Amino acid sequence: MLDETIITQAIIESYLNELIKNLKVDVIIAGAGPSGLVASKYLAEANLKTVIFERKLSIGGGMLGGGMMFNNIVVQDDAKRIMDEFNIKTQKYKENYYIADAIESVAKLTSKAIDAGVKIFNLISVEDVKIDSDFRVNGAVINWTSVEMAKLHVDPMTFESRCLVDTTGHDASVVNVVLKKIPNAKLNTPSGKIEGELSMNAEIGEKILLETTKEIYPGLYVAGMAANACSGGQRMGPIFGGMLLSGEKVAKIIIDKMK
Ligand code: 48F
Repeated sequence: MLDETIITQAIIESYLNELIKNLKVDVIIAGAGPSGLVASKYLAEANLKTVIFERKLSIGGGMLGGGMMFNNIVVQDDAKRIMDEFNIKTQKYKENYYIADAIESVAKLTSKAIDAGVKIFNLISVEDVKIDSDFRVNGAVINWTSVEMAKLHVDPMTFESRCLVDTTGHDASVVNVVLKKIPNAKLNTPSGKIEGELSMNAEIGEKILLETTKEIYPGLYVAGMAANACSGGQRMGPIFGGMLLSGEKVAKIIIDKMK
């Protein structure tokens, strides 16, 4: 005999318990694309309590669609070791170019992050940041994506963290909110504002990404495409090594700072 009430109660109770367990964490990551997933695994392995809020139903961001929906991805030599660490199969295409299946890549990034202890909540958007009295970021203000989509007037709720990572991709949506809502916010960029992403150059974009991955505002870090969008880096299309290395780098910066 299966009892629908028990099924419903099991879901509601366990979900709420998970939410409550994550009310106060070390690191909140906005966006479960490749850079956010990689960062989360390394942070959790360093015993930092890490949670990801992902706006969409699906996990993986732009990695899932490969290039123009041909869903294979390319990685270069520098990042091959990270593919190996996540147990993602790669095939050498030419010197310095490896291909991998986009779906396998997302599945394994996700699975290894979860195995390391990361909690991922999908269908939830980070719509604002929490700040302390010195305007340092120390949490995320979140709401159901469906509320955002329907433009319902429903107040969000707040989750506290020692720091927040914006891995929301091209939109850099959390950094944008900080600029808009914190008076005189000055980013760690040449102009103190968002420089904006530059047109495609895979070679430069991938290299510069390791410099643009950083603490961009007190308590707020950027990685992945959001980092290049903030600091005026080139876009790079469906080569993903930089995203993996950027996720690894932001985790290292945070671990060094927090330990
Ligand atoms: O865009 P996305 O994959 O970010 P990434 O890790 O990787 C970029 C590449 O996919 C690709 C590229 C490679 O050369 O340029 O574009 O930098 O994933 C970003 C994730 O963040 C979610 C969004 O749904 C996506 O899954 N997201 C965006 N805004 C929010 C958010 C938000 N405000 N709150 C929560 N999630």
